[in-house]
Amino acid sequence: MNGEPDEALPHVFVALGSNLGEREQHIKDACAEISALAGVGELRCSSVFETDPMGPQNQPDYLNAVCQFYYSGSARELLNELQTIEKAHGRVKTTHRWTARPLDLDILLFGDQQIDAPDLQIPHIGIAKRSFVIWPLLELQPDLSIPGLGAVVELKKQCQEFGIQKYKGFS
Ligand code: A4P
Ligand code: MG
Repeated sequence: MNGEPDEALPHVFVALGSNLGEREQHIKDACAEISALAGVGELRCSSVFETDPMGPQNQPDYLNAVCQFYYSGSARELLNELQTIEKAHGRVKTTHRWTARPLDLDILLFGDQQIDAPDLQIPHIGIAKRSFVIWPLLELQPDLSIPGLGAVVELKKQCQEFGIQKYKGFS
């Protein structure tokens, strides 16, 4: 998107996760690919964090981050774009939940919209409980508040930590 950022557009936050293959490359490339999408402007990415897997423990540790941007399309259009990027990174859909993956992209927040459809829930259903979402969100916007859940700084006090650490290997 060219020109001045349009403050009227929804401010979007997307979670990135990877625990297969070249994890840091998946995260770095996905940020660039999201930034290049039509309708995306002013993308900023948080630091990258390393976390123990939530769910089955017989899988590698995750790298997690969150990016923030303005978007001129709909939430559903963005979901389609993100799923295309996931597939391009070798993501294979399984019937099992929370299995290892090269790239996971979840829409955390889409402006102040609240959506509760079978294939799309916003705010993302796990947003309040996961350090690997809450910590990068706070870094990007310390005064952020989530519709229906409240201040992120308060949520940090109650979320599960998953051994979270800033990832040092990222350049
Ligand atoms: N979907 C609904 N709402 C959304 C949304 N807001 N953003 C639907 C994106 N997708 C959304 O997702 C399943 C379906 O969720 C999609 O088809 C979409 O229509 P998926 O990515 O295919 O499946 P999944 O990720 O295995 O399941 P789920 O329940 O979405 O898991 P999560 O919440 O994504 O968690 N441990 C660590 N340390 N770090 C992680 O990032 N991630 C997961 C996956 C598990 N353990 C982890 C991490
Ligand atoms: Mg997911």
